[in-house]
Amino acid sequence: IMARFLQHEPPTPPEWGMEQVMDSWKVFVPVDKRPTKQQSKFDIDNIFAVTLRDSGEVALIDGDTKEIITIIKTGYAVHISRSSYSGRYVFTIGRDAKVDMIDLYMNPPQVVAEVKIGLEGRSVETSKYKGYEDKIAIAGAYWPPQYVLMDGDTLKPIRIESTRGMTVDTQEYHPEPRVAAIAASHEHPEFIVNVKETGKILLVDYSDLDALTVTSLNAARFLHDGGWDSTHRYFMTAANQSDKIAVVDSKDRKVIALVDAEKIPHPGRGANIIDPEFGPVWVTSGLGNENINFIGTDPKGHKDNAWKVVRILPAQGGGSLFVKTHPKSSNLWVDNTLHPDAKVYQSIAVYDINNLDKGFEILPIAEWADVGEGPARVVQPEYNAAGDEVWFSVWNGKDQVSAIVVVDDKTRKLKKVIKDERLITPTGKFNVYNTRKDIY
Ligand code: DHE
Repeated sequence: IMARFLQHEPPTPPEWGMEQVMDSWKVFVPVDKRPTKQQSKFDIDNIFAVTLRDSGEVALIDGDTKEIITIIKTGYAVHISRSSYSGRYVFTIGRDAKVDMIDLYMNPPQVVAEVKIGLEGRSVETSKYKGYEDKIAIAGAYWPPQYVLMDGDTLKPIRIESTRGMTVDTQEYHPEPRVAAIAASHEHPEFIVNVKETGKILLVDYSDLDALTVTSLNAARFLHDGGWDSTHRYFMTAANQSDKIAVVDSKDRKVIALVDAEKIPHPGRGANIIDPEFGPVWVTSGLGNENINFIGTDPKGHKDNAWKVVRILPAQGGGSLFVKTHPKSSNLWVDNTLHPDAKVYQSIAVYDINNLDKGFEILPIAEWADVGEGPARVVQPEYNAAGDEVWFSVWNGKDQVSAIVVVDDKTRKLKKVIKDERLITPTGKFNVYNTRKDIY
């Protein structure tokens, strides 16, 4: 019976067109019923939206007091939160492709609209180009392979575009190329949309949604996550199983380089530092080996280093998911969340940017959190708005104690452990200011 079961062609999941998207769309608080001014005293810019993966919720935590402001029911296993350009709204997307729009002006903040843009999804973003701030939202689906453009105030779906098409290399038809990372261009009214299996990066011009212009750039297969260089002109994005970083020049609207970066680069949004020897670089760690790749990003001032791996530093090992720094910091933080050894995945490595050859210091983040039993994986460093604290999730099982550990960036000493029975499986954390301004 088992053998026969395995031989069955898996059924194709259903499509999810405008009828279904529209049916799922709800506006809980219409625009004219929302407050015109912030109703609370929190510093909105220093709020963290924290994914509570297995409870289908997001915690909003006040970065100043480290208190939980509220816990909000969202889609299942929220993947990321993105702030609107103004910072007023936070958009979340669940793995179930449900987008929730949270109004931070309300006290407590509340979901004002929601929509389900597919059956499975990972990415959401809002327009940032001058004149279009907060106007248009976009979300990408893994299934069906499509992205949906929406009204930025209400999430009203406007246009659905399929990503089915030909692969970049062999030019064969791919029936289900998933939408991976989406970023809002600062140079044009465009979203940059990674289409994973075809290896194409789409520039979706949102200035006229009735006559949509989509520029399809050749990159490499298995596009995944990525982030901006420090000037916000170049979008650096991983084609992870191709061991490459594609560089999109968002101003000239071209892919200008495909940089070899072994192995299975996984940058999150990456980290921008000034390398004492090579100038401005963007950094990614990897899943497949211990290499931390430094890629030159300054074609004007450091031409010879641009779009090359100029430095490779050893991490604690492979299985790294995220790196992070802040323009005001001289630390580079590297997690090893998926490393097989508990000693490694429960700690964080930190490098002194001005003394990179010195190696790293290891901070025992999970031990500091003292969460008791469980894997207690340390994941995703995220800075506060001032850039003087780094927050780490200590990600435990659903029925175990998890925590968030706040470290003082200057002294690298423990500042605070945030523990609360409502903090179930915290993973990604998104500081409003750093997310809306693309600071990392
Ligand atoms: Fe993620 C970003 C997809 C598993 C935590 N993850 C992303 C992005 C994509 C993606 C496409 C970029 C979104 C963007 O920028 O628009 N992630 C996937 C997967 O397909 C994968 C491998 C398997 C899955 O079934 O989802 C996967 N991701 C995970 C996890 O298991 C993590 C560690 C915990 C969790 O919460 O699920 C996880 N992914 C994250 C985080 C980010 C992310 C925290 C955003 C990082 C950032 O700093 O921007």
